[in-house]
Formats: sequence, structure tokens, C-alpha cells
Amino acid sequence: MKRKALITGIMGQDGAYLAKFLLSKKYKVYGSYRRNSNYENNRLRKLGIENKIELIDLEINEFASVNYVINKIKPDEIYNLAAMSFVASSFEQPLYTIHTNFFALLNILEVMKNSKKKISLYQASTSEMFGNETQKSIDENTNFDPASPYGVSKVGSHYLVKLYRKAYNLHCCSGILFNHESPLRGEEFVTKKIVKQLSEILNNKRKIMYLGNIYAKRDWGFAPDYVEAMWKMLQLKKKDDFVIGTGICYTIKDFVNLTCKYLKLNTKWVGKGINEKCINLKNNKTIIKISKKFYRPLDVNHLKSNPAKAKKQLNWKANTNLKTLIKKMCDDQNLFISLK
Ligand code: NAP
Ligand code: F7E
Repeated sequence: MKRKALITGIMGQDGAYLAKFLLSKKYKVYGSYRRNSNYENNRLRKLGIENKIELIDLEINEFASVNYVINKIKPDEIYNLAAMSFVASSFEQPLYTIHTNFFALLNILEVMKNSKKKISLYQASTSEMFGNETQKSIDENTNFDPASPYGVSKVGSHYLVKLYRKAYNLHCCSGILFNHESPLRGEEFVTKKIVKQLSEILNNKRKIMYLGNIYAKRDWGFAPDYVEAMWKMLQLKKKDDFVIGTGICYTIKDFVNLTCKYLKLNTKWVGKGINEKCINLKNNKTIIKISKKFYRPLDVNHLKSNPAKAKKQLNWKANTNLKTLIKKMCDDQNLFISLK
């Protein structure tokens, strides 16, 4: 009998890569998505797996629907990836963020609590649960200090998972994943935005790009490496939570500079603060400016993981460094532009 996995948020970056990974492990994969008048499965198509997954239109905030779907499929594993995942938008839509990210998980946990079948659950926790308290590496024992409605929703969910594990012996765990990117990353996230817009500038399809806080530091890894860690966590007999990251962090400005270098854009930064800008030395034109529009009411300025526990207990480590990640994202972007 094939093992059965249900992935919520199948149409997202991680949902698509995880589905591909689980298919390679011979799982029967079910993926839930929210109904949309403009059905879009471009990530699944890009990975060539759109016909290999059983797709389910599910409203994750509705208990009856969640109950029906889980009891019908009877999955061995559930990966709860559906979320309002864009931190900046969570400041504009705090209630919606908390509904999607917290109450939907509660629905799943309640169904699991009442189910006779042993189901394992992976919950997508995040480095955004930590705040500006620490400049050190973050591990599983670091205190939470969320700096956005998104972070708050994920801290709440993280504690729900711990609670249901302790109180009801449920087989559930959370992966505290640091930023992970790929060619499938949503275009509003900073890495994809930089790669896409710099490639457009290089190809004369755009004149300028605007960024916000370029001095924030992030620990960026490659999404396909990270979905393997999700699966490894669920294979442990005794469920536990793990920090997943590379252990190295860079500023947004570093990411821009490395991308320019890969694209062979010869650039120079001048000015300070809101007046800082990046100039293309080939023609002396300004190609990046800072805009307040992209500043958040609160930001986390420094995020660096300590993934030692995952290395020891899951035998997992990030295999892709930042330069390679940028190469993969740029090559994909330029292929896309050349095909247009
Ligand atoms: P993503 O690309 O934004 O995908 C999230 C998916 O959730 C999308 O398919 C989205 O549907 C779906 N979704 C959003 N609101 C929903 C709702 N109300 N009902 C049903 N589905 C809904 O995010 P990702 O990067 O793959 O991340 C996957 C999970 O890991 C998320 O929970 C995220 O918070 C978490 N996480 C991500 C990172 C990271 O760096 N990528 C790090 C730590 C944790 P649509 O496609 O219809 O928009
Ligand atoms: O921002 C700064 C911004 O939106 C990274 C999600 O997957 O990872 C992601 O959240 C940093 C922030 O990702 C722009 O202020 C500057 O400091 O790419 P991001 P995020 O907020 O770190 C975590 C782990 C998740 O869990 C989330 O789901 O970049 N920044 N200028 C900018 N950010 C954006 N988006 N756009 C800018 O123009």
C-alpha cells in the first residue's frame, strides 16, 4: 500500500517542491488549494507533476470541510503549508492572517484528535517567530519575540502543536524554517523581486527598482533542500521541533550585489539612508532607489539559524549556498525573459 500524504497549500512554493519530493518517495499525494475563479497551477506545471497529484478544493477555515477531507482521504501524513505567508501584508490584514495561519491548524488538530487513524502532522513554523532580541544564532531554545501579525500567528500555531502533542499524544511537529527561496518563489518576496527586476533592467525591460530596508539580514536557503527536512521530521518516531537553516546570513544589499555580480552588472552604491542608490557604471544610470513604501511598521533585522540539532538528529544540512541559489534563480529568470 502506498503511503498517503495531504499537503495544504499545494499551489505554493513549498507545496509544489514537497509534492515532487513525496512522489519520488512513492507516496500517493493529495493537495488542497483554495478555490479561485482563475485556477492557477503554474508551479506544479513547471515541475511537471500537475497530473500526478489528486487536487482537492478545500476551505481550510471551515471545520466541516477539513473534517470531511481528512476522514475521506485518511492520510498517513499531513503537511500544513497553507498560509498568508507575506509578512508585509500581514500588517494590512492581521485578522485574515491569524484566521488562515492559526484557526485552520486548530481545525486539523481537532480532526486528528478525534481520528482513530494514526496521522502525523508537519506544521510550517518560521524564523519570523523570533525578533530583534538576539544577534546570535537562533536555535530551538531561543525565546520567541514576533515582530509582525504573521509572526504572532505562527507563534500561536507553534504552541498549539506543542500542546496537542503533550496533551493528546498526537504525532505532530513544527519545522522552524528560515527563509528559503527558489525559481518558484512568489514575486513579492525580496529575493525573487531582486532577481526578476535586475534581470529586466539588464534586458532593457525596466529602468529602476525600489527596495525598503536593505540592511536587514536573512539566512537564505534553497527550498528543495528544506522540503526534505520536513519529511525527515515526520519520519522520527518521537516527534520534535527543529530549526532548519544554513547558519549563514547576509543583508539584502549583499543579495543585490551578488546578483549584480552574477548578471555582470557593474554597479556602485552612493548616498545614505533613504537617499542611498545603486548606479549602473556602464551608463551612469540609477537602477535602485530606496522607497519608504517597502519599509514595514516593524522589521526583524537579524536572522541567523543554528541548525545543529537537525544535523545531528535528522542528518540534514543545507546543500545549496547563496551564490548557487542566486545562479539557479537568475538562470531561470533569464530563460523566462528570453522565451517571452
Ligand atoms: P507560499 O508560496 O505563499 O504558499 C502558501 C500557500 O498557501 C499558497 O498556495 C496559498 O494559496 C495558500 N493559502 C494562502 N491563504 C490561504 C487560505 N486562506 N486558504 C487556503 N490556502 C491558502 O508560501 P511558501 O513559501 O510555500 O511557504 C509554505 C509555508 O511555510 C507557509 O505556511 C509559510 O508561512 C511557511 N514558511 C515559509 C518560509 C519561506 O521562507 N518560504 C519560511 C518559514 C515558513 P494561493 O496560491 O491561492 O495564494
Ligand atoms: O523580506 C526586506 C524586508 O518579504 C525579507 C516569508 O517566506 O521568510 C519570508 O519572510 C527582508 C525583510 O521575506 C524589500 O523588510 C527590503 O527584512 O523576502 P521577504 P520575510 O519577511 O523574511 C519567512 C521565514 C517566512 O516565514 C515568510 O513566510 O527584506 N526588504 N526591501 C524587502 N522585502 C520585500 N518583500 N520587498 C522589498 O522591496
